[in-house]
Amino acid sequence: MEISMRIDIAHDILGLVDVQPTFMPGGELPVAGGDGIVPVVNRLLTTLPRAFATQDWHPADHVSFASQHRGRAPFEMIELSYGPQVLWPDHAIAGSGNAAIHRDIDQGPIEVIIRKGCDRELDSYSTFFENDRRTPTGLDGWLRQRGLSRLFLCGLATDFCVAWSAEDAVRLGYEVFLIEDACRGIGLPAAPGRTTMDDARQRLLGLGVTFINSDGIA
Ligand code: VGL
Ligand code: ZN
Repeated sequence: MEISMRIDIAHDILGLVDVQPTFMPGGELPVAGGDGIVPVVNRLLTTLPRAFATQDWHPADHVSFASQHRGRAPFEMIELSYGPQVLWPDHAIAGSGNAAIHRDIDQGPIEVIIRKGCDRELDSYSTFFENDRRTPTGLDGWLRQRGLSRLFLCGLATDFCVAWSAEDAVRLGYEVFLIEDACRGIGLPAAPGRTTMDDARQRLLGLGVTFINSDGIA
């Protein structure tokens, strides 16, 4: 089914999730085709010229890095106080060039930028809550106080930061659209406590997230 959405600039906002070179080919945690979303996101910023952005922003000794756990390798799972944690290659180092928003993104329409994962002890995928599912990033307050109620999400990675953001957004009462051709996923194989692309998609559909393509927004 082709879904077509008409933008209402008083209530709609585009969310750019982690459009950072660290998640693109040549970066530390590359998502296949991750750089391919940049022109699509720039087109979206012209049809929906009101946006927020997030940046994954970790200290160099972040607890999600495999390098911080003796004998562990990236993509293995460990148990932390707040639950299962995927171990990642070192990535999104706060202040580094690869943690910046991609240089070709037109930042003009971006009204607020939220950085997450800044606490060494706590990972953060969602743009709303860190991975303890309790510590807020502050974005909910910003959106609410501005009367924004419909979120159009794009970015990296579909199966982690975009999926967790969409899920929290629905739980917080937002209407959520996920722009599929403006996202790319990591696509890890199934393992206990770890999200696959299929899990993410099924969970989001079940919660009422609408999957659309960028050409369905007018
Ligand atoms: C992300 C893994 C670790 C993401 C961030 O942006 O999806 N994934 N940190
Ligand atoms: Zn991260």
